[in-house]
Amino acid sequence: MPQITASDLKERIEKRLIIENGMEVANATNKDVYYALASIVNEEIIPNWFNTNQKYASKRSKQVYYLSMEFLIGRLLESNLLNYGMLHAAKEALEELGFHTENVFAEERDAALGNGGLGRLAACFLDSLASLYYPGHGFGIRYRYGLFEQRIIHGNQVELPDYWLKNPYPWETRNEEESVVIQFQGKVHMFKRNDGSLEFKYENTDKVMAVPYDIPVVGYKNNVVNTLRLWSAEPIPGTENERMEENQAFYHDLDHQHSIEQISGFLYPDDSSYEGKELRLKQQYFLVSSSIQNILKKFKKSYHLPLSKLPEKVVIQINDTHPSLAIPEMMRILMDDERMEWDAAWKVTTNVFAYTNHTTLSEALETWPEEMIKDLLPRIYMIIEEINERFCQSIWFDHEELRDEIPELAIISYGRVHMARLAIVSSFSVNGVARIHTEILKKKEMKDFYSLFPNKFNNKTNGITHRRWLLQVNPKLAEVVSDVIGSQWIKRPKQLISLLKYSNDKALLEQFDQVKHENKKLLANYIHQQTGILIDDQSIFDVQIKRLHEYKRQLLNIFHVIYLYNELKENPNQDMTPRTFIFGAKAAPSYYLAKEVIKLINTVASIVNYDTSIQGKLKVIFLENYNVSLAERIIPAADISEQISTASKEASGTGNMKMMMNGALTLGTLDGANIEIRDLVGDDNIFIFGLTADEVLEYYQNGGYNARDIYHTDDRVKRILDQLNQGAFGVHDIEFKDIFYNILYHNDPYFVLKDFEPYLETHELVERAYRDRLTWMNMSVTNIAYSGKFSSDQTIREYASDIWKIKQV
Ligand code: CRA
Repeated sequence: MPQITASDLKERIEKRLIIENGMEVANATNKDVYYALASIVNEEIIPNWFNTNQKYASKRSKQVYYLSMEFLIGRLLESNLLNYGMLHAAKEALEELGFHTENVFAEERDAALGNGGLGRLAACFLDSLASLYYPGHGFGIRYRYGLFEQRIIHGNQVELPDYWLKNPYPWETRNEEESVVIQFQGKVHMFKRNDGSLEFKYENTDKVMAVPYDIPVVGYKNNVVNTLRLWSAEPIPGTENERMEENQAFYHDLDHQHSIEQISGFLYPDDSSYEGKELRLKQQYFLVSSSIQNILKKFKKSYHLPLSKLPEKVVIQINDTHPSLAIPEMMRILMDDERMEWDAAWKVTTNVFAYTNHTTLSEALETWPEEMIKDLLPRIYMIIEEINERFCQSIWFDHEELRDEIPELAIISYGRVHMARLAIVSSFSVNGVARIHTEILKKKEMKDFYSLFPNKFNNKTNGITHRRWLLQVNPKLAEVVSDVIGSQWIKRPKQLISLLKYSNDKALLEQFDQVKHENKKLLANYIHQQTGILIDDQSIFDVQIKRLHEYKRQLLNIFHVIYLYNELKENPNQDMTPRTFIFGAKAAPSYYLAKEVIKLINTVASIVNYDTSIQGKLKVIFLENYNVSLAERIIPAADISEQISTASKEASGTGNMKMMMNGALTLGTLDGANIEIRDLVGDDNIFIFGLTADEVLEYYQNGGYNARDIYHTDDRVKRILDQLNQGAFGVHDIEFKDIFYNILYHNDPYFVLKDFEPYLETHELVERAYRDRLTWMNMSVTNIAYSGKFSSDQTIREYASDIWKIKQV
């Protein structure tokens, strides 16, 4: 890897500004400098991109393709500089040229092509694949509008379109010559060939062109550059223009063109919940058809092997069920275009696909109306029908014990197509994303499937790239860590464990404390700039940042804040460590209760933050438009990481890992990966409270919980709920009756009241622990030390060796 110095870079930036913009640095804006630097980075990485592809082709290595409707990659300039080994030089060059690095980086719009954890996981995985020399690439959609931009107006969430492509995106390359045609609707005709085999022809289909835009995925200081290929939907060139000339077709075609462009128009803004819309189905088929066509073309071109050997050279991971139509699409191409028999095609297909499940929430499990698939994708429907038929027959004949369960297992049942069932039946691997989640799949959610296919099920606990989430976002912490244990942890994150040896070293703990404090000051400044609110940088920064969902229980958090406020109002001189509660969360635009919670948090904030009688002991900050870049600012400054989902509901979580890696202590339930964090750091280094998953599942199954009992017996709870109901937060008479009703009339479906008291008590432990700086910092460093286990490098190694069977190149 060539060593590029700051002065080289400075010169190159200057030169580029002259050549491209005809200007001197003195006249350049942050944006000009951003584009200049990005194009220099491209100049460096593009040869490596080419070489990486050449190498994979010449070695004929097995490739993994990660199919995902979401890639939440955020900004790329800083992470590309970091991975390419130019970040230091770039920062120095920019400062010498008189620019603030941060302002230059901020010129890049977040690529918000994902909702939350699932999409960000895909982005972390790509980073690890490239950094570990694995031949692995992503396939996704180039949405013209990413996840909506959130504004808070009078406490309410307002959604604005995220037109992130308004300015040219410097990281993408359009590769028109690799476009493919996607067909929707039409009629399927069946013919008998001379040899007796069947031939399927499609007539009158709607054709759409899928044009790939490629984004380089830069490995960490290893010259590897993999590819994230995003598909864009366009009209087929030529046809449209010719027809346009015939005048009467003009308006029809305009409409038609619009409906095509809609396919890659916008990202559905729902997290952990299923959007059953025809356009969404179109998007899914558009992604998988273009990707599978592309994968097969490439296989034929570069491997010179029969298609029966595909599983030796290709493995496809489907990220949740969203891309599961890839399965019948593969069958379709193998049979209809490549003339394979069913059995041979099935053998190939079922050895190529692996499926990851990310949720057990029933509202998130995808099913489609049979008629919709039949109409939109008639040939695909026939294939799903056949897969279903054969699967049901196999149960009937080989598993008599499950005959009664067939309606619960069938892929097509009661008029709907069940995508998870399709994915399980047709994949060779089914994995959950944290130990407890996989256990729930095996023992409960997918119990019968587990009994049918015990060997398919396995766990792969999620991970996060420590390069972005420690090295990049928290350079001061990374530096202290490297000073203490050397820098090998950057390549081998598990070596962070060596920090344990120093977790009692007083001088060192003070250094860690100082870093945290500096990060808190930076965040406090940012908050002041953004909101005008001054927060105390000595206060406990208690952070809950994630999508807004009832099961994630932001409501429990704000109830605790209201409780503290009520207490302080009664006794303002109470001895209490000041606290700052920081929230960031987007709610799906149609999720009413989630939006009510956002309004509640903002309403409480507007009262608490301006009440001088509580002497600044409490502040509530809701940062609008939570996204990857905002996470990067908040996480290094967190003291407490709120991971308080109703146990059994959060499949894994990944924010929990990011905050742990930055020295925050987890305050959480025994859910998802929290359990694995607890097992590593031990009970003394984490704050655990509340119902366990077994207890929650038992209540759901057999009842025995009555929220009203708590309302009537716990004065603190009663007071809060009455305040919501009666508008005690009534700036402009605002009431929160629906939250009140949901808890008391729907029996508190997420156990907010049930877990309220243990939550309060645990917060008291937190407050006490925080007073003892050294003990606290010892806990914090212990968390950092164990966090290497959650590097996505570890996760990717496990996927590579257990599922994908791919080798480092
Ligand atoms: N919402 C889970 O809820 C998990 C991520 C990534 C989620 C998280 O607990 O960490 O996936 N599930 O595995 C999901 O999107 C469709 O299901 C998530 O991000």
